[in-house]
Amino acid sequence: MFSNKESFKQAYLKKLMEGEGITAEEATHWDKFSALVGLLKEKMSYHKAMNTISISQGKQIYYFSLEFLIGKLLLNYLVNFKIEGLVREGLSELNINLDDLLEQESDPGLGNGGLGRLAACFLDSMAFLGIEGHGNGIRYKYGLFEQKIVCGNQVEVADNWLKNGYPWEMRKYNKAVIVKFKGNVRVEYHEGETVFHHENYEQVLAVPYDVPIMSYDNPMYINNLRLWSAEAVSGELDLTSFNRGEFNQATSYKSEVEAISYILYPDDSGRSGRELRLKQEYFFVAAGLGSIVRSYKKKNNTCSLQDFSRRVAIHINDTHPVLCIPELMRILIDEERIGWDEAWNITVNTISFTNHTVLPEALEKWPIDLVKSLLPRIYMIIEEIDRRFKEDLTRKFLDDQEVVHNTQIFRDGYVWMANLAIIGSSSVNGVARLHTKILKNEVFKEYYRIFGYKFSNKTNGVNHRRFLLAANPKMSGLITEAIGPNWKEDAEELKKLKKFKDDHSFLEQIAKVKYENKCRLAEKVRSKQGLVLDPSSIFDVQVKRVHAYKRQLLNVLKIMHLYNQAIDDPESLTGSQTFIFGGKAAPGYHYAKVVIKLINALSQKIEQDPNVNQKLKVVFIENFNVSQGELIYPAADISEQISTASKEASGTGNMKFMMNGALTLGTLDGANVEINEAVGKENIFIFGLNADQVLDYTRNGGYKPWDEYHANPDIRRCVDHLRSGFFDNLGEEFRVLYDSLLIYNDEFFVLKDFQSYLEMHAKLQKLYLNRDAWNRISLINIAESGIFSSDRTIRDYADWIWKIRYRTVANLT
Ligand code: DL6
Repeated sequence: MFSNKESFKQAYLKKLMEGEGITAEEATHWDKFSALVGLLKEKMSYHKAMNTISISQGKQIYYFSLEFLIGKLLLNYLVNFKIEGLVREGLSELNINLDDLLEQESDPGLGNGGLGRLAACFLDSMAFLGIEGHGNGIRYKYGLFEQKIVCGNQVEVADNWLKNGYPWEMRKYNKAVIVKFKGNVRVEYHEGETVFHHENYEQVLAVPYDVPIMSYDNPMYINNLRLWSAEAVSGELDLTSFNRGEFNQATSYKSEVEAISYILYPDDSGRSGRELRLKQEYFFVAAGLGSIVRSYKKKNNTCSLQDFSRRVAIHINDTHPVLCIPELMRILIDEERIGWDEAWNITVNTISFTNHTVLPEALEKWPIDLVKSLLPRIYMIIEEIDRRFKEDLTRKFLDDQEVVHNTQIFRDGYVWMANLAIIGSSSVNGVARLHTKILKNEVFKEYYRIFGYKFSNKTNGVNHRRFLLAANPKMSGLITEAIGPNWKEDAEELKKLKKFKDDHSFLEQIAKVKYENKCRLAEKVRSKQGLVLDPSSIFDVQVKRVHAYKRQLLNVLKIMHLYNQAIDDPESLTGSQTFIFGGKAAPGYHYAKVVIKLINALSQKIEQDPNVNQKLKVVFIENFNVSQGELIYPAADISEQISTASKEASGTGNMKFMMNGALTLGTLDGANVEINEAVGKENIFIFGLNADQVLDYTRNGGYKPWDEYHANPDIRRCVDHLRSGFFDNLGEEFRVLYDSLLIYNDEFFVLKDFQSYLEMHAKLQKLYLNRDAWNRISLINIAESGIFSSDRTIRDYADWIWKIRYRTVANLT
C-alpha cells in the first residue's frame, strides 16, 4: 500500500491501467476519479484487515434510516487519511488536477434535510470513536429531485445520481435477502404450539450495496453503510408472458418491484403512493434485519438469538423504520420459535428510537387496511402488541380514559407509528433539550407518565471535520496554527481560541478568511447561476428546507421593509447587504413554492431599482445540498435561525454556521437555546416569542394578527405588498401568503415577531461597523462550537442508549 508520493503515483497508474485498461493520457476525468476511489477503497481494506481489537467489544450498532445525506466522500476521505497534500502533488506531477476529479463525484441526494444529514454525521462519528456502527437504508435510484429555478419558480428535475455509476459502492449479491409482501397467514396448532405460516406472498429480492465509512485518523475502523436495492426474484422478466407476446405483462412485475427503490419520498397523497411508501419502509427493515440476524449467528457462532440484545443495538431514526419492532418479533417467534414474552424482552432491549419532529402532520400513521393487506403477519403482531399493552395499561390507569385513548396504537382507522415506537423500544430521545421537554410535556405526555424512564435528551451535533476542517481549509489552518491540531479529534479544544479574543491581529485574520470564503462562494454562484455577489457586503444567509414554520416569509418581509426604508430615505441603509436563500420545497407543498417565487420576485425587483441595488441584494441559490452547504456555511456572516419557537426540533445548520464563525440571528427554538447558553447572550441575537409563549397562545386559540397589522404601519406596508401591484403583474400569486398571515390567523406568529426581528437585525447591521467587536463574537462562536460536534452526540448515545464503549480522548493517538 502506498505511503509516499512516489509509491502513490505508481499505485495510481497501476490502478488506472488495471481498472480502466487505459493510460493517464487516454483517461477521462471520470476514469481518473474512479481509479482514485478504487485505490482508496483498497487502502481501506488493507487497514481494516489489520484491525484486531474491538473497542466496543463486538457489540454492533445498526442505524436504520430512510435518509442518508452522505455528501461527496472523496475529499473527506483524503483528509481523513491525511493524504490530501500528497495525493494532490502526486496527481499534479502526472498532470492531473485533483479538483477536476473532485468535481466528478455526485452528491447522493438520499435524503431530504437535517434528519438525513444527521444520520451521515453519526456514521462518521461512530467510525471515529471506534464503534462498530453501520447504516441501513435504501439505495434510491433517483435521489431527492434536483432543483432548478425557472422564471422564479422551482422546477423539479430527476436526480439521476447513478447515471455514471457510483464507484464507492460494492454490490453484494451473495448477501441478498428475500422480502415478502401481501398473501395470507395460515395459523396451525401443533402439539400445543401455535405456528404461523405466511402463504401466497409476493417476493422481492433485496440486494445490498455497501459503501465504506471511514473517519479521521482512524483507518482501521471502516464501518459500512448498507443500502438496499429492490430486484425481481426470478430473472429479469416473466418469460412465459414474453413468449406469448404479452410484453407489458412480462416486464410489469419487474417494474413494480424495482419501483420500491426508485425514489425517495414518492407522492403519498393517493393509495398507490402510500402503498409504495409503506413497502419501502418494510423493505429496508426486513432486508436489514434479515442480514443482521444472519451475520449475528455467523459472528457469534450460534444459532440462538437469546443473547441478541447484548450484542446488537438497533436504532430507529424517526418512525420510518419502526416496523423493525414487529419484524424482529416475527423473526423471533415464527422463525426462531421463541415465546412471546421472551421475544418481547429481546426486541425492546434491542431497539431505541429518536423522534425528530413535533409537527402533528409529520407524525406517521398508516391506514389499518393498508397495513393488513400489504403485511398480514406484521399486522397481526402489531395487533397483539396493542392488545397486550392496553390490557396492562387498563389495569394501571383504569380511571384515566385519556391516557388509554391517546396511547393506543390503533386509532381512528390508522396505525400510529410513533406509538408503536415508544411502546416497543427501550429508549426514546428528542434531539435538543427544548424539543425533549416538549415531547415529555405535550406531544407524548401520556407516554411520559407511563414510561418516564425511557425518555431522554440527546442534543444533535454535526461532523466538525466535514463542516469545518474540510469545508473551510483556510479557517482550519488558522485554528491549527493558533491552538495546535488536537481540535480535529477533540472539538472541545476549540475553546482554546478564546484566548485570542482581544488579539486584534488574530481577529483580523479571522475576518480575512471569512472574506476569502465569501469570494469563493461568489465565484461559484457567478459561474453556476451568472449572479454577481459583492463579498464586501454582509452575507445574511438562510439555507434549509422551505417550510412555513421555518419562516422564510419573515425574512422576506424584513427585506421588503429595508427596501421600503431605502425608497423613503436612501441614506437610511448603512453598508450593503446580500440576502442569500437556498432550500427545496416539497413538490406538493404549494405554500413553500410560492415563498420561493416571492424570494425571486423580490430579488428581481431590487435588482432593477438603481436607487437600491447597490445596497441590497437578494439571491436564491439553486439546488441546496450538502456540497453547496460546504461552500455556504464558511461564507456566512449572519445565520438566520428564525423558526417559530417550539417548532424546530433542533436544527443542525445553526451549528454548522456557528462553527464557521457566523453570528446567529434567531429565536429561542431547538438547539438555538443551547447555542445561546454556550456563547452567552451577548454573542447571539435572539428575538421574538419563546416556546412557552407560543404554546400558551396556541392553547388559547392563537393571537390576533389584524391587531399587529393595524397597529404597525411598517408591517402593514410590507404585508400589503403581498397583494397590491408592488410586484407588477404577480400580485395574485402571493395572495396565499397574505391569507396565511391575516385570514388563517398567522399560525407561525410571523407578524407577532416581526418588530423584534427588525430590531435585532438593525442591531447586527450596526455591530458590523465595529469590526473588532464583530470578529470577536465570530471567534467566540467558533470557540464554543465544540459541544455541537456529533462526536459528543455519539458519545451520549453510546453511554446512555447503546451502553457501549468507544475510543476516548486519552487513547486517541
Ligand atoms: O434531528 C435532525 C433534524 C432536526 O435538526 C430538525 O429540527 C428537524 O426538523 C428534522 N426532522 C425531520 C423530520 N421530519 N419532519 N418534519 O426532518 O430533524
